[in-house]
Amino acid sequence: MKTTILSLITVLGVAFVGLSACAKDSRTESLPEGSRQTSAMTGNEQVVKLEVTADGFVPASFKVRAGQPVKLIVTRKVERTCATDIVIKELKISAPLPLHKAVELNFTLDKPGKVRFACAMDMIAGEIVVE
Ligand SMILES: [Cu+2]
Repeated sequence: MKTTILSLITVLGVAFVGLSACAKDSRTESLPEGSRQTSAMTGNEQVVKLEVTADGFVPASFKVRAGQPVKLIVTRKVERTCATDIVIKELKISAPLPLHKAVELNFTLDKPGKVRFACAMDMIAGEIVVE
């Protein structure tokens, strides 16, 4: 019994490593030549982490660069909140935010300016500053 569990863990571990290797490969391949050196971390992609806490969206304001892909990772940390969804009207994005589950939103904002995001009822809100 013990060995079965151990081998299962090993299989899962290998599968996980395999998956993340695949993800890494495809991302590297999709990048145009030359951009690999300019940004060592994640290519041109901008990764922003957003949380829903008792204070609402945290941070309520963050900056991104225009014309470059954004990976917004939103995690709702509190059970009692109005913000069980995130809505970004300008991008026609509306996504449920399950408790303690990281939700990934991928988009690119081309024009500099401010883009509002909010809960489904548009009460708790924040803004993306595009520069
Ligand atoms: Cu709300």
